[in-house]
Amino acid sequence: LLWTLLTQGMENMDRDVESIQKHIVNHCQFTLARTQFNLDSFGLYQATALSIKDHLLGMWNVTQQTFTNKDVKRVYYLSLEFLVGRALQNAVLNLDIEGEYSQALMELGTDLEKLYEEEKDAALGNGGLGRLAACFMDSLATLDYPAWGYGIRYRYGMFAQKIVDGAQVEFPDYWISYLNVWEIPRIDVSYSVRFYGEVRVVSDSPRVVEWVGGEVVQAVAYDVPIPGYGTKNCINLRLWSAKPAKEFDLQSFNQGDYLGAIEDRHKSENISQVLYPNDNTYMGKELRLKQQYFFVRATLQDILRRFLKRPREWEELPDKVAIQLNDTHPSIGIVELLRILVDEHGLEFERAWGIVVKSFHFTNHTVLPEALEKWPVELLGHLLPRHLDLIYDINYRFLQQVQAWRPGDMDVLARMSLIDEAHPRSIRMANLAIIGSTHVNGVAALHTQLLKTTIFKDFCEFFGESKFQNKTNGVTPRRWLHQANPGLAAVITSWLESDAWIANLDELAGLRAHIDNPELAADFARVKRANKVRLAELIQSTNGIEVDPDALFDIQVKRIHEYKRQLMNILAVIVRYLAIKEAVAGGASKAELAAAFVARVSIFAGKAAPGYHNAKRIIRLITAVADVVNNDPDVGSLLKVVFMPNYNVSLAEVIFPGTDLSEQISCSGMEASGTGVGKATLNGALLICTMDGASIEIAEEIGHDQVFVFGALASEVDGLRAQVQFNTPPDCAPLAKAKAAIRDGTFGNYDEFPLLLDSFSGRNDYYLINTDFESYLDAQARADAVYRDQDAWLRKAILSTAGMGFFSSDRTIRQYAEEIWGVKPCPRE
Ligand code: DL6
Repeated sequence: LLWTLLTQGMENMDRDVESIQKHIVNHCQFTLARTQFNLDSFGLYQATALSIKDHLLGMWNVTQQTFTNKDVKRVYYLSLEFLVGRALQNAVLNLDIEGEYSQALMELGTDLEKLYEEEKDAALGNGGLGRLAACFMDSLATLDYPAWGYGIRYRYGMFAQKIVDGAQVEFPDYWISYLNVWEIPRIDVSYSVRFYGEVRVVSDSPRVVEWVGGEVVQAVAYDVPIPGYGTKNCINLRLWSAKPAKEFDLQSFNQGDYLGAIEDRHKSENISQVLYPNDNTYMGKELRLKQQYFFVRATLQDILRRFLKRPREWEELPDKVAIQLNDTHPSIGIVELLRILVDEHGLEFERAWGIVVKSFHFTNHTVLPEALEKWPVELLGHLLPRHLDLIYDINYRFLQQVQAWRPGDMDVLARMSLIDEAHPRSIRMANLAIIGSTHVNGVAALHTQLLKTTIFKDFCEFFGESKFQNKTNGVTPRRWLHQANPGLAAVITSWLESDAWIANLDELAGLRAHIDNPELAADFARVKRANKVRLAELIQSTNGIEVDPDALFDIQVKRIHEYKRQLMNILAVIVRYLAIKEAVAGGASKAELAAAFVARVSIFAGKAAPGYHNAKRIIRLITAVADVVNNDPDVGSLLKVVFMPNYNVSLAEVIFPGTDLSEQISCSGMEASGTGVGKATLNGALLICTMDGASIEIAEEIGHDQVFVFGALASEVDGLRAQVQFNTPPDCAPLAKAKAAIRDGTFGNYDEFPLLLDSFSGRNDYYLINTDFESYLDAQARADAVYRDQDAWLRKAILSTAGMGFFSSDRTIRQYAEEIWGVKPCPRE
């Protein structure tokens, strides 16, 4: 009976308004124990979300059973970060149930939109890499791929940023302080994970070893259902939480060390406590390596348990399993799978290695040397002694092949070795990920090209080009247009006479047929203005700054990093400010000022890694400039500068729809792809950019003449850097002026400013700010000129949105599925 009822009950959820109301009220009363006396908005949000989760779970169960029954090949996306953001609105829209829920809640006396705002962001990621993983989950579900995401359930997500006295201050993001309604704790799914200990030889011939002793912790699964759009499939994101392997260390307990025993318990839980807040710089901390091993060990046990549900040969593993490594962070998994096959299942090394390599694929997200992970041999050997042995074995065999390929070339051996012999000796995780995977991919065409010709050149020559692929990043149109910009979504649907674009973004190209119709431009203008008004209100409430929605909203929102050159942006803002001051001092009238300057609001947002001093100094400079400019009566509404605190997914959902001009101004060759660029352009923002990352391909798709391009090309950067080093040019005049204003205290006398200026001046100008500055100002002037001609601006805005079909994460995921993973859609039964 139980079995029958469970099977029948899988999807018994009614979607009519009355059933929804009963369901919500039920959760209020029986899950949350709220009464009419203590039911607040947050409680209602929780009850609403719980009722949606019930819908999802029905779909999720059937989806998983379908995958199992059909015994399809699955893809496993392993990522240390999933920057999901809020889930309620996304689920409601993907289930196409917003109308019913709105009405149900309205009749209950509340407002669904208000409840959306009650949800805290799930900020389990730093920036682009983590948000990409979240977009991919949405696309995998939407396209019915049999996929799983695996990661860590951090107790503290990305830190909350506050601006105190103009500087960034970090606060812990204890995001699961209350019930996290979206997750299902699976006490039935838990695996043990060992650290430290020693390797014991059990027999010499055949050689059998075992890894014993050390410390064991337990990984407990928390499942998060991920709904797709326009499908009844619902896939799973499984996040691991660390728990002590046994509740108390009985020995300590018996010896009377009660507190010591509790402390040990805390030590194990520490593993999943906190997300490392570094983006594009690697942190060589033992706890970080522990996190990496912890999550891949649990994940691989889970994957193999599923694989072994049926009797199989190990050689079938790559036919049933594709494991995608999101950067090198999970790459110790390659060694772990080898260890499992050799030590736990007795496979001979070469046989096991063949199976491992066929099962893994690796995405690289950066060419920055400081971001490439290298683990000190000593640290890795201490934490994972058996893995170090295996790494030596893998390396020995690999280097023999390299030697046969390039006899006598010691340099190539040194470069391709898994071990960097420089003190302290360390293990190059990217090299491991390359030789342990079947495919390696970059995330935009230029980035992949750079991988093949620079940092992975030897490997590309050794393995052949076919191993190295490009998969240009995309973003999900569900969150970044349908959800974030309902106004524009409605306009597009009405002009295309269909909402098919939500699932097939190529349909946006249909807007081009109406490009000469002034009514379409009027629709775009109306929606953009409304979104700018919404953003202006948010700026007023968070920053207390009044901005004019008719000014040009010029936006750079992303992690603060020297290579992304927020510094160049704020220096150009200073140049503009000084020009306005000069004009006023020269007696320009209001009308003359208005004729000479396009009113602008320069908006910045983004977090700096807590230990990244120069990034923090850049924030300090932006806020100092904002203080002066925004309070200068000479300037009025001609220029405002805003640093919006605590950039996260929810804030991005308000910022991108209100963006006029999107700044993608990294030093060429340094931004692997960029994903904010896709979100802004999709929402009809114009692009001011260098020829870097995905911007190049976006410019190609929407037309180079639609974009304000400037700056050195990636191919020129090395030569220009050499010039800066050996034949340092003087600062160009506008840059010299801006720097002088900073030095003379126009924006306050802060110790950090001279340090910041020195760090990129003269020979130190690694990011080529001086080199690119004048062409950047020129591109800004071109943007101003077009903004004065609103018809021309709107035409470009429409063409921007219309050209974004290629940059849907659906296209990216399809390419991964077809060209790398070999998995096929599996709609549920
Ligand atoms: O691929 C996603 C995203 C790219 O869009 C950015 O250009 C790139 O900087 C970012 N890379 C990282 C590197 N982290 N690590 N390792 O976040 O990836």
